[in-house]
Amino acid sequence: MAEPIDEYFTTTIAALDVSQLRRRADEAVRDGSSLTARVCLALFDVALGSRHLDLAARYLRSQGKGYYTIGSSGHEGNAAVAAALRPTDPALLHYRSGAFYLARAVLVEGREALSDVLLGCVAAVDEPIAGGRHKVFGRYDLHIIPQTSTIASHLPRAVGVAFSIARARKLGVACAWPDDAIAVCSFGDASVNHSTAVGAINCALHASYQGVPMPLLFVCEDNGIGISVPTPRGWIERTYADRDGLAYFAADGSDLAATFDAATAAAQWVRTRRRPAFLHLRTVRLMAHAGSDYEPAYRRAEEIAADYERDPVLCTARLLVDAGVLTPAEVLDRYEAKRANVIELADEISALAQLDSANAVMEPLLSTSDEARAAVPASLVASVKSGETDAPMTVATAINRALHDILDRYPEAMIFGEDVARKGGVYGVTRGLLSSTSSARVFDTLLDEQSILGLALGAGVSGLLPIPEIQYLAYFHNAADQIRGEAATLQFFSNRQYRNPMVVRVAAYGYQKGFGGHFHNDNSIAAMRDIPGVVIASPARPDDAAAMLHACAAAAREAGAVCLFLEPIALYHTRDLYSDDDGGWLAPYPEVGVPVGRARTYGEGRDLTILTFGNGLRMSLRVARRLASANIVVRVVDLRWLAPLPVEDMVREARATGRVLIVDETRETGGVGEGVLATLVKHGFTGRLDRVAAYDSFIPLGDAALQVLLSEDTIEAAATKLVRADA
Ligand SMILES: Cc1ncc(C[n+]2csc(CCOP(=O)(O)OP(=O)(O)O)c2C)c(N)n1
Ligand SMILES: [Mg+2]
Repeated sequence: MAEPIDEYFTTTIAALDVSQLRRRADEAVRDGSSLTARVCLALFDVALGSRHLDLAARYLRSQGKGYYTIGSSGHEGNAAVAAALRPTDPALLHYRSGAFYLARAVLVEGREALSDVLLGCVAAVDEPIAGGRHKVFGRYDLHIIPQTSTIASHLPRAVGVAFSIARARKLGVACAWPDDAIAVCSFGDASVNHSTAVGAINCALHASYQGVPMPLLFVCEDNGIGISVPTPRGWIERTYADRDGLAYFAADGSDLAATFDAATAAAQWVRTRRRPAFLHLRTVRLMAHAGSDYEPAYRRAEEIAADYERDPVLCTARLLVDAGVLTPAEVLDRYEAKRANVIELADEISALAQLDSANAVMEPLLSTSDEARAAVPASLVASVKSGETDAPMTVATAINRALHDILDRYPEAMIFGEDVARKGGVYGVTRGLLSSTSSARVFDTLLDEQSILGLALGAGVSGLLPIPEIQYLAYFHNAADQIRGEAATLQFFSNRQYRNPMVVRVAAYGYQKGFGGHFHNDNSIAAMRDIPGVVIASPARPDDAAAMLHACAAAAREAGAVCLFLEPIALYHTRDLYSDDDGGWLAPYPEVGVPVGRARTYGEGRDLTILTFGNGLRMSLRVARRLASANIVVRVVDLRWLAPLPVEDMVREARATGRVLIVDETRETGGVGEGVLATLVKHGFTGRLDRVAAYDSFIPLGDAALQVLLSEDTIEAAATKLVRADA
């Protein structure tokens, strides 16, 4: 079925008069604009390409061969934004920035990348960035970091990229972008209301306010609607035209010359001042939200038709005809030639192979995981600093020492978060790091977990090794999408061309004595455990904490792994294991690394295997001693890694006794133990099995917490029952 906008274009152009003017190629296409006729013509070609790609996506869909019809029609003016930037400026694009993508390809290789987009639509393996996993705008050599389409969720990363340009240079680290690069991110007018976008803009302003370089161009492609919901008239301007610290530039996105001029001015402003700017492009959305969206259900026919006059492809054609650069007949020839070109490509491409096995789909995840397991730092014996001894350490001091070593070892490492620098962390874990290095490498951030993780996301793709801290596990949940939707997907949707090295330290779990309650004792990590590909470290003892932190840093650097490092708050300063002053929970700094995904076994008991982690390890070791006096001999296995689980070690130790008790301090529902149990069953364990976990409750204040957290008595009772059952 012909699209009305297609017919409207053809009939309107056919009715235009030939201009008497004859502007030369190097002359302005219109008086007062800096857009030359030559560049305008090139961008018109790009706009035609983008338009016909949208039409072809629907054609492919109608044949059952294409899978993606969200288009860029009405937004083709963003080609002029690409032209106003340098191709080495890192870009994170809105899903309607197709013309930007094509224009950048022209700048880099002298031709449009029409086939890239079509390959994405048909999910072909040959697609250059995602390799058939998704339709995204991204390409490594174009410095376009691919985005999937959770609304504006890429803005925190964009802030991180902008931040990292100067920071990498300051640290003497090779950066993925030139020193004078600026970052650009585009998004829609509805998306900008999302807390992620609002937070990112706030973070950029907060940094810039303090004099931190923040060369970031925000581009709002404002078509006045988000699927079916209109943006209140004037809202974007009202909200962003007059923000202190944010330079505002605006243009009619249908007017290519005006868009180019505004984008040039905005880019220049950002590039020279190293401060953020907001480019507001008023666009139209043509052909509905997506191919499947029936627009007349929520917009009047006259409203829809009124937008045809603002079609940027039509407006640019008029501009060229008015300037005497093209005749109407030449415009139509080019329009039809582009259609034929794109349809021909579409037909060729639609026959190409898609990913045809689970392994093929998961290849980026599997190889990251393999490389992460192989990344073990050879030696951890670092130079002992003056005043430092090798005396046994607590978990907190061991982590602190490991962070010192990581800063020494890797010049690209940065440690940041709320209260980590001057205060040294709520629990003193990062104390002394700031004074041992510079405030460029250890710094306090604003209070926004989305922004903290966004800085890490941007730093990771820029060549740095970010080690952000989330102050408490509960606050991970405020920002989980930055890990789920952004960090963890990047290797998947870029076929590992982009990587997201990071080690996110999270103070976690329950049993806190002093500072109790719901938020400080959160014991749910379900939202982490099902994210494909992330590494989850959960150390319990000081030596493991240090060795595992080193393993995470190595896995992040070498495999680009996204590592979540869960620190058991209640064990930070614990010294004893069985009795007061026994020093049983202290350990010397480790000399060697620990591989990702390997467990550690305590004891050789043959009556029962306890599989546990975190606080559960200490409780289980204490219970094991009590059971020994009742002649029940237990081996206790610290899983250490909750993803990937140490499957081999688990199964071997389970078989050694034939009886397994899973001791899980997370919740009954969705807790770690569910996965441990299922894994054992799946790997053929046929012995006796039981599991104890915390109740499905939130954690109350005070001693009441102990009513719902897992206790040693519960572990002991379950262990005894399991062993006695078949005795
Ligand atoms: C967090 C999130 N919520 C909802 C959606 C579903 N969604 C996809 S596009 C869209 C509208 C976006 O409108 P706008 O930002 O104006 O961009 P436009 O499509 O108009 O260019 C919505 C609600 C989403 N992708 N992500
Ligand atoms: Mg919109």
